Amino acid sequence: MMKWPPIHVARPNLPPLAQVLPFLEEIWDSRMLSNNGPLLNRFESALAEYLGVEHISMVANGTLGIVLALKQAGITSGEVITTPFSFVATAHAIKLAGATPVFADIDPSTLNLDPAQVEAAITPQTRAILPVHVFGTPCDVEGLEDVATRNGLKIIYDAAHSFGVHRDGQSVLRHGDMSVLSFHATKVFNTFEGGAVVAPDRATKLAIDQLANFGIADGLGVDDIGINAKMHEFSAAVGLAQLCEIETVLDARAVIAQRYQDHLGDIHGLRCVSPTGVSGHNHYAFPILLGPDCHVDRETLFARLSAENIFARRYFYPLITNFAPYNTLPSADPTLLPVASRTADEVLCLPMFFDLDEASQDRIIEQVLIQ
Ligand code: T4K
Repeated sequence: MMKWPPIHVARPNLPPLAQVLPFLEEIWDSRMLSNNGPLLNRFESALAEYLGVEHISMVANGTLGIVLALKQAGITSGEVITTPFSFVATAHAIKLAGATPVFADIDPSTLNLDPAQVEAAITPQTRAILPVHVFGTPCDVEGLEDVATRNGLKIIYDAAHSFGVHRDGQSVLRHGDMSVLSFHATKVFNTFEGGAVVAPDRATKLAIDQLANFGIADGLGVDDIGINAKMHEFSAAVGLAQLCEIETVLDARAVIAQRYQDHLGDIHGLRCVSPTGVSGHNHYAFPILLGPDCHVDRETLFARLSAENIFARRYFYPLITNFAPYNTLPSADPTLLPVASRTADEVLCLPMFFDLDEASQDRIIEQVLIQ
């Protein structure tokens, strides 16, 4: 029997090649390939304007962006409270910066860090909070900022999923001390690999740039132990071309999410997590939760879809707290993380990408509906 072509959970958007070529010609002419090149500078300005932020530093990827943000904020020791319901890079970045992650449970409605649980996890060693706007859904930023302010803690947001997300009419990236984006291939906006740190002021932006360039200051001295986290000109070229397309991409994702919602929104025991019809959401993913009352459990549906060549993903299962580098930490005890543990067992991210056609989406929906 003929198998359908595979449908993956994500499929990168690529701008028309003709739109990228003029930028590539500039690179070939200038022979500037990296190290704060002209395209990088243009991309940085264009992106800051698009996102509605003032100060932004381009970096090689989101993971390094979080490490640099923590380092710049002075969080190189002590404890950082974070979520277990995320990609493992979130916790790795804390460790790579020199601090220790402490995991707190999530809020069942947003699947993001619960401010009350964060507050309960604070110790004299706590230095910062590293929340994630998971699947692009904004955290309870007021609740988290209240906890941070009352306890003298920094907040660095892992905003890897939050490109273009708005809350109360402004970019969600404006919250906290810094926010870090990822432009990986699987993201709403990609530069193949890449990322950015949104900073509160120019001095912080320049400090991040310096750390991303080995710590070199004014071309000669070295002030700090930096790293190579520079974005190169090819990524900047792709980013400039992608920016011309982004509104179309976001609109298409909203239509696909609404279509999933219309077909799956009323199924007993199944919850579509991300809001639809809400302006300012980017529909980074389409996560569903298959609860105990649903007609199908997560593992059965995952296997059923795979048999049909449809590769949904169980993001984020296992929890970060199940992985070897973290599972012996006291805060990794699953009895302390009931909401995250339940969510990890129930979650399935259905394929979501800007050019998912209706026929393919119908095939996915059909499999979910089978009793
Ligand atoms: N914080 C959070 C909350 C994150 O989710 C991430 C990354 C980070 C921080 C770190 O940001 P970066 O340092 O990556 O900038 C993927 C991505 O590699 C990772 O970037 C992402 N989160 C994570 C959620 O997903 P995998 O191992 O699940 O990806 P992979 O290779 O299985 O790709 C998923 C599907 O996408 C594939 O089945 C096919 C499709 N695909 C993928 C790639 C790379 C394509 O069609 N083309 C491609 O080029 O980790």
